[in-house]
Formats: sequence, C-alpha cells, structure tokens
Amino acid sequence: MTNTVDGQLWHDQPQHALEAYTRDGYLALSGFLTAAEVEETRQSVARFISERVPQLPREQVFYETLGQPDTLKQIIGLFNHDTYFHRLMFGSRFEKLAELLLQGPVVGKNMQYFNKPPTIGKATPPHQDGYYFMLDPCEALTMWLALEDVDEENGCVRYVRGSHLLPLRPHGRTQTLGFSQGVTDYGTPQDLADEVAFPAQPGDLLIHNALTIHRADANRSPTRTRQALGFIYYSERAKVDEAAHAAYQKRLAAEMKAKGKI
Ligand SMILES: O=C(O)CCC(=O)C(=O)O
Repeated sequence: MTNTVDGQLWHDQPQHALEAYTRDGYLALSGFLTAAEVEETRQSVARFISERVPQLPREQVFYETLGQPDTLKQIIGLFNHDTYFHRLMFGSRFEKLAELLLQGPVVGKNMQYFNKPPTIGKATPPHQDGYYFMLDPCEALTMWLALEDVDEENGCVRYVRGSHLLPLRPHGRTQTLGFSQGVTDYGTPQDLADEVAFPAQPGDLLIHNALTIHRADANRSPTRTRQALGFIYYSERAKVDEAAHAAYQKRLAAEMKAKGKI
C-alpha cells in the first residue's frame, strides 16, 4: 500500500501518521490487526450474521437481491446489537487512533459490515461521507478494516488524494443501495490524476477524512467475496447541521413526490 504506516507501530510515531493523514486526507495502516485478531473478528461477523441478522429491522440489512441471504452486502450499527463489536468500537485501539487523527475526544457513531458478493457486488459510487453526515464543523473520519484480501478485481477502495482540502462537491441520487448519494461531476482530469487504489490484506486499516472523495469498483471475481468493517467517529466538536438535514429531507420528499412514490 502507498502512504502506509506500520499498523502495530503507529502509536510510536503518531506525528508521522497525523501528518500523512492531514496532507493526503487518508492513511493506510498495514497489519493493524494481527492474523489471530482478524480470525476472531471474522468469526464474530459470521456469528452475527447467523444469530443477529435474522432479528434486525429491514432498514439495517441490505442484500443485493432481497430474499437471497448469500447476497448480503451491508449491515448497519453492529455495535448496537453485540458486545464484541461494542468493545471494538469503544475504548479500543480504533477509538484511540480516531482521537489522534481528529485531535481530541470523539464520538463513535456507526459500525458497518461491507461485502461485495462475487460477480454481483456493485460499485460504490464516488462520494464524500461528509455529504451524508451534515456536520458543522465537518470533523469526522471513517475507518475501513479489510477482513480478507482486497484488490482491483474484487473492488478495493480508491481515494482521491487531497480532495479533503476542497469544499464538498455536488452529490445526486444513485441507484446503489446503502450509498444513495454520489458526486455528480466525478471524473475530472484532476480527480483521475489524484485517484489512488488501495489493495489491502486482512487486518490492514484504511482511514479517510469525511471530506475525502472515495469509491470502489464492483466485484468482478466469480468466486471471491470482499468483506470489510467500517467504523465512523465524529469529533466531539462536530454538531449535526439541523438546517442542512431539514433541507435534505425536503429535497428527498420532493423527489419522491415527483416520482409518484408519496
Ligand atoms: O466498502 C466500500 O466499498 C466503501 C465504503 C465506504 O464508502 C465508506 O466506508 O465510507
């Protein structure tokens, strides 16, 4: 991985990690979890899927094809339902790292499971998480933990270097379940020149600023899944922008009305 810091040593060189993150809008930590920790996490995910997912409300579990369990693509809010994931999110190494990169106390907001099932796992549209979060100030980050080998074939994450230094780009509705908003003018020569692909191995951790544009391709592999965990932390300084939230709800309602859905 480029721009990579040793995931076992980042706390010995916090300034280096912070500088890279502040400059590029992302950071890659190789081997943040050991092989044994990855195995434990994978088993906990499998247990969660078999024991908890059947009881979760429909809006917290997304499938590429509804009614086909092997097409599971996303689960929202894992730590709300399971002590293993609660411990991973709070009082953990992940939280400490978030405090370093956000430079102060943080609030753990969400933990998600992401999968791209073989062949049918769709692309993640280019987006900025800050567009969804609606924070003022927009001080938040997302961590993305690889649970298996991820590369260009099964849809690795791609970041646009330095995009966090510019204002939010225009977003519009996509047809992608779980990622309803995408940058509408993505693909400028500058975007393409600055885009960096991040293949990852199990236990590697990617972290991005809420303003960093990122995307991932579809899973083209006929056999491989693409499993990861996402952690979202807000700085305690960030407040949800209620006015922006209300405006978004209004826009969404107008759109649904225009389509005859409400
Ligand atoms: O897993 C992916 O494809 C993308 C995840 C993502 O966009 C995010 O965590 O913000």
